[in-house]
Amino acid sequence: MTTADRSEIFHRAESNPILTASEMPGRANTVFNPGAARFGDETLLLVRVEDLRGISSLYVARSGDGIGDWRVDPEPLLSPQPERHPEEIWGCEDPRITWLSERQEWAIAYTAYSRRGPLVSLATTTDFRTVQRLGPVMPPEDKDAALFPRRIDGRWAMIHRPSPLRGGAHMWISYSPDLRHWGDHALLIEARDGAWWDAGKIGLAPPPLETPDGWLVLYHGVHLTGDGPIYRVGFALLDLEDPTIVIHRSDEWVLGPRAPYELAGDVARVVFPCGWVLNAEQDELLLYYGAADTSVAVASARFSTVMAYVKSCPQPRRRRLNDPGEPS
Ligand code: BMA
Repeated sequence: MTTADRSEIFHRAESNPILTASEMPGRANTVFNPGAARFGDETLLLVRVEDLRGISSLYVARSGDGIGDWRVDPEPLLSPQPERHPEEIWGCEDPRITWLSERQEWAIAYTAYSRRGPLVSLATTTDFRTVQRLGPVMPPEDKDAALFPRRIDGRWAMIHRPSPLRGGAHMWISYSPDLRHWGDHALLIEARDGAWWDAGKIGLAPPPLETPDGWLVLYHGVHLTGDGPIYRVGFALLDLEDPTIVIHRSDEWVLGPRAPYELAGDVARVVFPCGWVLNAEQDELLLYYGAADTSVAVASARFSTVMAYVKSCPQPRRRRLNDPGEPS
């Protein structure tokens, strides 16, 4: 991989973009914002394909090396079923995939675009050929959700991003005994303010990744300019046993739009990752992202470099538990 970002943590693949609309079945406008998983001995992407009406469905793409030779399933894994699932009337978007080893199945958290706005829906699968919908788990507006891969202190946990009418859009964490009923909502990471790259609106990127040092989190931040928003990503590290404790948070973004395919498209200047794959033996982290809401791209990082970097980042001043609304 070449073309280091300013941070030189992530390196874009020379073959980017790795998936474009012309490779999708049917008449697609765009393909972007992929969830990712290792499935069998292949890398599997669950890509968002927007059709020429503007409605999105989720398709499976598979590759041996996670970079090239993608094969796309002819039918979507998840497409809107508004008769049985009215919340999906305007599409299924931005999936995040988590392996739940206790249940021996994959959970897919995705955005269902309802008449009342986007909300968080969950589905599960064992084979990426069929899915079981659990239905909406957060009311609108809420998106950018993913499950943690295991129970924490006996309960499932999920990060998500509600959009309240006041005070910006921040990342929250919620808990559930059964994946259906969610509570104990707590503010997790706040968007910053003013000129910051992550001012006003942030959201989880791929699902949290368990490491010996904590839950590794990548999140997107939105910087509003006179020329529209810029979507970039930065890191945080959460305490393993109490993920409401933010141990570190990067001040700087680690990947932002710079390549031509990130700078121009349906929405210019967007990198929007929803999945990553860790190849621990090769010390390689592959990050899959939507580029300019138009195509799919991949960037790699050395995992040891990522961990050394995030552990060198500032430590937020205090834990946020039981502090659901207070600014820090
Ligand atoms: C977000 C979501 C994403 C999209 C991004 C950039 O709010 O809608 O699906 O990629 O904006 O347009």
